[in-house]
Amino acid sequence: MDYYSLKMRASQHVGEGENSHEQHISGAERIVSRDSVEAVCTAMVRRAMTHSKGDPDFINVKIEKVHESDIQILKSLPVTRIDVETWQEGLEKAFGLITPLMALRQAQGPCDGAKKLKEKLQDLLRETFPMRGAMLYDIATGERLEPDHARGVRATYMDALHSSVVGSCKNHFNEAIVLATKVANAPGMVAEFCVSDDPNYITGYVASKELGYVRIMKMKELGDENGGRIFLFDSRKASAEECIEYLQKKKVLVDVVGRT
Ligand code: WAQ
Ligand code: MG
Repeated sequence: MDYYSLKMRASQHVGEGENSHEQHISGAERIVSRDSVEAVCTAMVRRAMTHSKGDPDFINVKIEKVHESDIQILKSLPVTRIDVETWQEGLEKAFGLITPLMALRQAQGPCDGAKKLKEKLQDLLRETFPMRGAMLYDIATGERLEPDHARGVRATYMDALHSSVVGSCKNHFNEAIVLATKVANAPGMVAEFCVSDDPNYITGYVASKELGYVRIMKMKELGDENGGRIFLFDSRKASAEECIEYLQKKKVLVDVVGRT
């Protein structure tokens, strides 16, 4: 069977004269069977036209045929959840899960190392706020490996297997479990850290092959427009090029098995 990749991005013209630029409003991507292409395309356009971030001036829809033999099928990461009282507590839990993965591989002192790494992660997260993609951070050298720091790297060409739903509104969890599963399987990937940039969506997650997908129910203040993703990578395990190639080019369908 042949599949089709569909990608949509919508933007709005803002500012005047020299300061004018296109501001991103909405984006979506799917990999679906031939008979779903039209319906999914319609749903994507609807999503772009009804987005809370504004009315688009520009919508780009790209449709490409994908051969079945080029598709990798992955089983979704196991999902767990952590309930917290406050977003501050949630962030602490997230840092607590991620820093040992960094520390282990950097062979740092147990206490001092953990505190430093937490501060480092906080700084990195702040740096992701204006980015459209994710930061690719090398835990072996402390360097950022995105070719374009302002944009970041984008994981793309992925969808849930057997996803016939063509809803026009975004399901954060469904999209995130697909992305996180692909990312966790990229060469050299250690872990991912994610906070949504949607002001109304405060649940975030940390994920890795070892941790699985850990939903943290509050990770930022309601109304906060800042969010971002950090991909923690280990350059001793793979090259940045092969990791980025996998994230941006490999076609992946994720078999999503249950949720909490
Ligand atoms: N590749 C890399 N980075 C991305 C991508 C992508 N395809 N899409 C978004 N980002 C970056 C970008 O910098 C965004 O600002 C940031 O991640 C957050 O993206 O279990 O909705 O799409 O309920 O706002 C988590 C769900 C939802 C938790 C996360 O992220 C749960 C979410 P958003
Ligand atoms: Mg968002």
